[in-house]
Amino acid sequence: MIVRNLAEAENTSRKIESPDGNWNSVRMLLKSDQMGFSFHVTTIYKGADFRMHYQNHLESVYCMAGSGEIENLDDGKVYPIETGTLYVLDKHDRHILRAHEEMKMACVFNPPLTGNEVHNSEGAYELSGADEITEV
Ligand code: 9YT
Repeated sequence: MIVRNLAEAENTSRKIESPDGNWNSVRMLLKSDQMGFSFHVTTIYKGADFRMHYQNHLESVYCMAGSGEIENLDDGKVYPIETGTLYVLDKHDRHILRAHEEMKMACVFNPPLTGNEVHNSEGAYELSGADEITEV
């Protein structure tokens, strides 16, 4: 069994600040935990407006607090995000995330992140080693 606490994890190298100042992410579960996914508590800062494209990962994002919107750049649809909203990037969807207020998100990645990834110029995370998506 693995048991961790967010407040404790925030004071360790598990907490990553994005170089562009849009978010921080506390990576509470990582590849090294051998669960097949990683789990992060991500804070998107108020006013953040940035583009992502997770070409190598699937991601589920649940909004625990705050509000904003997500724009799917593949079809132009814009969806509001509020407490209780889940969005799932099941098609490696190119998207823009906008935070009207600070948002607290619970994020799950498949394959799992190794720890200190930040977005590349495409808004993606590189894969480590032979990682690939686990299909079910
Ligand atoms: C919601 C989102 O994708 N934010 C970017 C950070 C990412 N969730 C992460 O690394 O935890």
